[in-house]
Amino acid sequence: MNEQKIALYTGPAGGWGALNSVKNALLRQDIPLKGAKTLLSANQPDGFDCPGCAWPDRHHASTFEFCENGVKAVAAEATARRAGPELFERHTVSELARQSDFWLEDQGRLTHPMVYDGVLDRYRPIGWDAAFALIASHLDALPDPNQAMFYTSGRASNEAAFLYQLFVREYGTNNFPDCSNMCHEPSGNGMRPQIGVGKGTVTLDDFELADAIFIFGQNPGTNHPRMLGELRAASKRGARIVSFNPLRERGLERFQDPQSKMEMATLGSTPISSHYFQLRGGGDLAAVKGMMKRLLERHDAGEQALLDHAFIAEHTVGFQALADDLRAESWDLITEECGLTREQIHTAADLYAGAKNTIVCWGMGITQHQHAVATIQMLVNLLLMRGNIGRPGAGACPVRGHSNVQGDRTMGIWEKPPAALLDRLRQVFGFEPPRQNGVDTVEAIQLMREGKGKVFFALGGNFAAATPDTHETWKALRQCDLTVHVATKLNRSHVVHGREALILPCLGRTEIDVQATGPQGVTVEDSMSMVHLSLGINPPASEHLLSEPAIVARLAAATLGRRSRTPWLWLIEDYARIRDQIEAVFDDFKDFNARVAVPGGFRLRNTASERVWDTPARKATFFPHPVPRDTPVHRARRSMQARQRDTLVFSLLTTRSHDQYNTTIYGMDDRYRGVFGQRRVVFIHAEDLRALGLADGDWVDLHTVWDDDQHRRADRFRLVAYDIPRGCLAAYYPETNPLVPLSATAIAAGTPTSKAIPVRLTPHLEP
Ligand SMILES: Nc1nc2c(c(=O)[nH]1)N[C@H]1C(S)=C(S)[C@@H](COP(=O)(O)OP(=O)(O)OC[C@H]3O[C@@H](n4cnc5c(=O)[nH]c(N)nc54)[C@H](O)[C@@H]3O)O[C@H]1N2
Ligand SMILES: Nc1nc2c(c(=O)[nH]1)N[C@H]1C(S)=C(S)[C@@H](COP(=O)(O)OP(=O)(O)OC[C@H]3O[C@@H](n4cnc5c(=O)[nH]c(N)nc54)[C@H](O)[C@@H]3O)O[C@H]1N2
Ligand SMILES: [Mo]
Repeated sequence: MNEQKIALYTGPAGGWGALNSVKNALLRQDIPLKGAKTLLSANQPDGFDCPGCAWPDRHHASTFEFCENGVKAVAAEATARRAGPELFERHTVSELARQSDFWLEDQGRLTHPMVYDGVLDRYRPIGWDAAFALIASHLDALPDPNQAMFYTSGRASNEAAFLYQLFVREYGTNNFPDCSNMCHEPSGNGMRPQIGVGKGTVTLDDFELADAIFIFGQNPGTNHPRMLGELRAASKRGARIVSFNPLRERGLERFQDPQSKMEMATLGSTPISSHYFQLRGGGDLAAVKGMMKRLLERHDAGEQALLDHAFIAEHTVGFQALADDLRAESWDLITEECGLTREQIHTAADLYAGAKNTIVCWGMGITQHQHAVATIQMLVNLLLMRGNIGRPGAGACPVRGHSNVQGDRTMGIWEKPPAALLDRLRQVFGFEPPRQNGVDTVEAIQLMREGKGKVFFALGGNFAAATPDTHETWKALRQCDLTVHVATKLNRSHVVHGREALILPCLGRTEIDVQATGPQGVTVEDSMSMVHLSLGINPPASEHLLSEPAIVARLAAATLGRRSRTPWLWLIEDYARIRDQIEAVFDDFKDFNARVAVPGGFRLRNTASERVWDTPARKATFFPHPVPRDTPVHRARRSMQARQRDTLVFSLLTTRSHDQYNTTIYGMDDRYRGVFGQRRVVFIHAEDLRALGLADGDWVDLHTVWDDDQHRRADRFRLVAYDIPRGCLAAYYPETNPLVPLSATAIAAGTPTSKAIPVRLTPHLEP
């Protein structure tokens, strides 16, 4: 483990630092350097889809796209370490529960299905049939199928997800909490009523034609490193790259391409952002509103060509209401709420006005806020004003997280299923699907807390660590009759369990999946709606693993038995049969097997990118929104001021370090932010430190300011003076999830507002 230190990082993103980190990642997982074969197969025509992020690649082309964090994701799965029955014999579950998240995953790949033995407080091996029978008996015994919940994390393939939603609906519920509820839910909910699709409208080709790329609340250097390749090329072409972020993220500033011999040899690098706006957290809606107001002011002063009048007239509704609202908005309110000056906002607007083709990208810095849906609609308004949707080089680009989170939703993992999907399922599979909406992630926790959620099943992920209000959530999970986790590695969710519990180990995407008719491929959909095949190449981590489709199908057969007309076990003999069923349900998947056999796969239809508007008005729709002044942070500041005048309330954003994949901690460094050997740090402005009478390096406890009587706290964080706006703090997730109240969710999306938690700091007193 690295020594704990804070040291300013002056290099570019990527480069030798990335290569060095890759070597260490392989060593850590005991993968010999010949393991590089695995890595070279990521995103290749006959290889597997990288289980890292959902950023697309150039059509699974034959060039190897180097990605440091992709390598870490692959190495984590291809690790030589094993968490077999001996591990569970050595440790009671209470002992395991005392270990860190890092330690749990570090034990390696799970090898056997395990069942919890309450008398011994240990997991012990169980046969697959017995495991399925146990789950089936619980599901069967529930008086109401809505007492069961079926979580999905976004790594599940289309085939697994399709079978899963089919099984669960035939069982009788739409209770599909998923990681998307904590992630890009507001993007879909914002865009659907506005442009008729809930997905991004651009492809990689558009990145080659864009004159300006705006990036809001996203950290590609860490979370989508392959995106830096596109940004580097755009920057070299002279495109403007404009970033909005409270933190100065290194990957948004400068990049040394490990594949450029020249840059590597000369230690050169390419600047990424031409402009960087370090706005206040949660200030994006105000900033974008200011940009639109500026455009309109220039327009009103006579620059008529700034707006795309022909597009607005032919393709949109609602422009007049937006324009009225913009004209009436106060500049003082805008600048106060976003923390940027009027001149800065003018500059941003003028950059936008000067670009023919613009792409707007966004990530969790936009979606994990109370007003996320409204903010996303403002971003789309901005694009629509200049006709920047539905033509080459322009469009909306919500950058998804998990490698198949978008595909899972396409396959019907959705707690609010459209009626048309249910009608189709009834027609194709001959059962009556439940019509009542199910619970999302936060609602699932509430259901368990109220004792109305009894069986919790998870297809991947780490629910106990990824979700908010950790202590409440753990209580809720422990109240369940049965918790089941399909997983590759041991994690927190397996040791925070129900009265009965199962761990079902599965194949990872890098592994060869052999079924009755031979090796199988699965399909995934990336962030730009490209669907392609993924073929594992490594031998399975253990002979006892089942594939995710096989687990779902065998569970369905055990639970539904003769009730179901679906030939579950026949379907998994050959995944092409599952794809035929997908084709039967979704028109967009016509000739699925043939089209996905082509290297690179195919793109799903995106109506908005053709300027076909599948909205209630049959047009793209402008939605005006007020600048928010009623967020929990605003309220907390007002109430604290009333009570204790000198207590500072901060807005805490929780984010990812460079060495983690969501709840999986690969290592203790965050290289680009200069943090080494530790994770319990809080970034804070030097002036705020002074105002608190504290110093860089001091230890503090964090307390949520919330209007209920629960005391939410997270203890012992080290203060790090940092280039961050005053009043804002940043710290890593998941350690900070105990601070996020369950009731802190985005309006019209239910997403936990993990980027704006009102907190106060107190000095940490050593016991
Ligand atoms: N290596 C790696 N890759 C990953 C993941 C991982 O954990 N590790 N996770 C995957 C998943 S599931 C997802 S969803 C994505 C996440 O990828 P990102 O969307 O990049 O997620 P975060 O790390 O949470 O970072 C959000 C960024 O938003 C900024 N930010 C915070 N608050 C605000 C705000 O109010 N306004 C603005 N403008 N910016 C703000 C933060 O400073 C940070 O730079 O990455 C995916 N890829
Ligand atoms: N405070 C705060 N909370 C957040 C966020 C934040 O920014 N701040 N981000 C949110 C976001 S964007 C997301 S997407 C969620 C993530 O929530 P999840 O998707 O639930 O969490 P992960 O950490 O990605 O899940 C990791 C686990 O997945 C399992 N796994 C890995 N590969 C496979 C596989 O191929 N199959 C199966 N079955 N299991 C596998 C492993 O056992 C591993 O332990 O967290 C959310 N929570
Ligand atoms: Mo995510």
